[in-house]
Formats: sequence, structure tokens, C-alpha cells
Amino acid sequence: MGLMIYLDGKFVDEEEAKVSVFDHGVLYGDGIFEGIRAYHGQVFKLKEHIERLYQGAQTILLDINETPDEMVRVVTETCRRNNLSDAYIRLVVTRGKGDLGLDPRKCPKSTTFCIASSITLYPEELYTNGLALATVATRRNIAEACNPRVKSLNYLNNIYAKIEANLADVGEGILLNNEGYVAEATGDNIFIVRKGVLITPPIYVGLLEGVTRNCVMELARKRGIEVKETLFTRMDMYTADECFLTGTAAEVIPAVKYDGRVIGTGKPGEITKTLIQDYRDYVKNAGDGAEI
Ligand code: PXG
Repeated sequence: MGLMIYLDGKFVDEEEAKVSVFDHGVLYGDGIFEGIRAYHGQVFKLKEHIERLYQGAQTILLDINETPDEMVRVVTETCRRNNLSDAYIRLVVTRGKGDLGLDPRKCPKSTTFCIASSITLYPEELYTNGLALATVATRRNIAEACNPRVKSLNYLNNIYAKIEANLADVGEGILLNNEGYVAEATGDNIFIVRKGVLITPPIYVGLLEGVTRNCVMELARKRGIEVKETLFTRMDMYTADECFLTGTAAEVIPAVKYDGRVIGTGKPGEITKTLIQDYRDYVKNAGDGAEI
């Protein structure tokens, strides 16, 4: 027996967890998702992830069949049924089955599924030595066309960037917005440190408001580190003292090179190392997640 998957009100074996070829999630990338983690029997920041999911649904006019409270139970129950206390969870809501036209009015019922699986951790070496980054030519979607604040199933913008990062042989690609300001990595938010101040781009630059981003800003403030949401450019990255990325899967991961320029000392900086540890301690002891 494989994983037990939640699919539209039922738990089914992964072999039976199938969506239609007429589902608009498949045909058009019409839908939304969340990538969530569970640590030590608690689903980390589940409330925040669910909130972002429903805000995305409201924005794309998608009716989710489950209420937010039911969705909490969907996620925790999926972990429970798979005997997972540490997990990587993928929660997806698509527009559902329709016809071959793109009109969502032809899709009477959305599709919800939830996968909980064990997580493949990034190699520890990356946390001690840091990543190399490079700017990609692809610009982040403009908010007026396909808002990056919505974690939609339409990820081609990020996938283009990932392909470019792979071709450049770096760990992550950095997307600029249409005005040339640094926005984010392909699946992570970005931070720099300059003269002891922690800086991250504001949401209006065009990025996903990461749950990890918000948590790390809070942890930094608790330490008395000044945190600013300010626009910055590639040059600010070249001349930064430190740099790191944040995301559910990667947590806090240092970056030491950008477009061939060495950042700071070329090693993970002191504030970065502090926040890596603070975040690891926090996820272990947070106690503000949803009990599995
Ligand atoms: N920006 C983008 C574009 C993302 O997709 C983040 C930032 C970080 O957000 P959170 O809430 O996780 O701190 C994300 C989310 C993966 C994977 O498997 C990662 C994401 C999305 C999809 C897949 O690496 N990151």
C-alpha cells in the first residue's frame, strides 16, 4: 500500500488518487496550493498556510468545498493516516472538472487533495557553506497580470527561472521585478544584511508573502535586530554583508555568491547563522502549530 491521499472528502490509496484530464488545474494551471511542513507531531503555522490558501481562492474567485476548519482537519488527518509526525504536505485546490474551454463557470465543483509525505532535506553542507545565486533573465510576473501573492498552480514563471538557474549551474535563481528590483528566488524569499540591518523586499515588489519570511522577521526582531522591508537592487546584493533565502522546505539557507560576486566574507554570516539556529529551535519548540 502506498500513501493515503485525501481527495474530495475521502482518503484513498495513491494508486486511486487521480484527477480528471478535464480538470482545469491540469488544463490551465487554474488552482492554488500550499507547501506545508510538520515537525514533531505538529503542523507548522497551519493557520497561516490555510489563511493564504483562502485569500488566494478569494482572489481567483474559487469556491473551496471545505471550510477553513475542515481544511485544518484534512491536513492533520492526512498526516495521521500516513503515520507521519515529520512531513512535507502538499495541499491543492483546483478549479475542478470542466469542458475544454477556459471559462471557470463550466467547472461546477472544485477539487481538493492533500498529500503528506516524508521530506527530503537539503544537504547539510549547503547550510554550512552556502549557496551560489544568479539573476535570471525571466522577470517575476507583474501583479497586474498574475499576482505573485497568489500561490497559484501557474508556476511557469518560477519554472523558467529554475531552468535558467540550472543552466547557470547555481543553487538558486533570483527573479527581479519588471523595474529591476530584487523580488525573490524561484521558491524562496530573499534577505540581505547590511550594517547589521536585515532587509527583505516589500510585498508590493511582487512576491509571495512567505510564512517562513514572516516568521524569520519576527525572530530577528525578538533578537533586537532591525528589520526593514525595502526595495533593493542587484548592486545592493553584490555589496551586502550577508544573504540568505527562506522557505518551508529550505528553512533558512545561506547564500555566499551572487552573479559571480562573493557576498561578504564568502561564508555564511553571523546574523544568518543566528537566524538558522533560531528558526531550527523555533520549529522544534514553537507549540503554535496544529496537533496531528
Ligand atoms: N516564494 C515562492 C515563489 C514560493 O513558491 C516561497 C516564496 C516561500 O514561502 P513559504 O511560505 O514556504 O515560506 C515559496 C514557497 C519546493 C517548493 O518543493 C517550494 C515552494 C513552493 C513550491 C515548491 O521547493 N515555496
